[in-house]
Amino acid sequence: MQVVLSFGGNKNGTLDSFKKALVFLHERVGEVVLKSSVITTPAWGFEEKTNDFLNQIIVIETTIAPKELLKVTQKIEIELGRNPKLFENKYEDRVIDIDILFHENLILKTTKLTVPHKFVKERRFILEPMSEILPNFIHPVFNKTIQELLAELA
Ligand code: PH2
Ligand code: MG
Ligand code: MG
Repeated sequence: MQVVLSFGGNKNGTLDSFKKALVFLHERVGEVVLKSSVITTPAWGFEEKTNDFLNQIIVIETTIAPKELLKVTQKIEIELGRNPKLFENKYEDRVIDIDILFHENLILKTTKLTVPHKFVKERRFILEPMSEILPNFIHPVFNKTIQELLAELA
């Protein structure tokens, strides 16, 4: 199965943590088959102005199911120094955030995990790097390609 993950971070050490996350994911999840470039993006949705982000999209070939994958990615975030969230509904600066964007064509909604990620369509910092590596991937909820969703945002 192919899964699409995003990396995001806006603290000192973020680029280094992206590199380490790639190694951990390769060891624990599967082969990294595609990687976008790392792009710099303005912080989106924060209440106060803060540092720009680095963002990157990666694709991994794996046999791990979504719930288990979430546990693995959350453990890696903590190992790389991410602080636990203080408030559920407020964004905070972080060294690395690893989000599950897609798990093949699966549509899943539980209290802990929503796949595809609920904000893919709204976020240029996701659509732009993903369109570099998977422009024709079809979003299973909207039935549109990544390229089409990016064009709609422009
Ligand atoms: N992640 C967020 C909120 N805002 N903005 C940018 N530019 N990049 C992110 O990865 C990001 C964000 C929540 O996880
Ligand atoms: Mg996120
Ligand atoms: Mg997250």
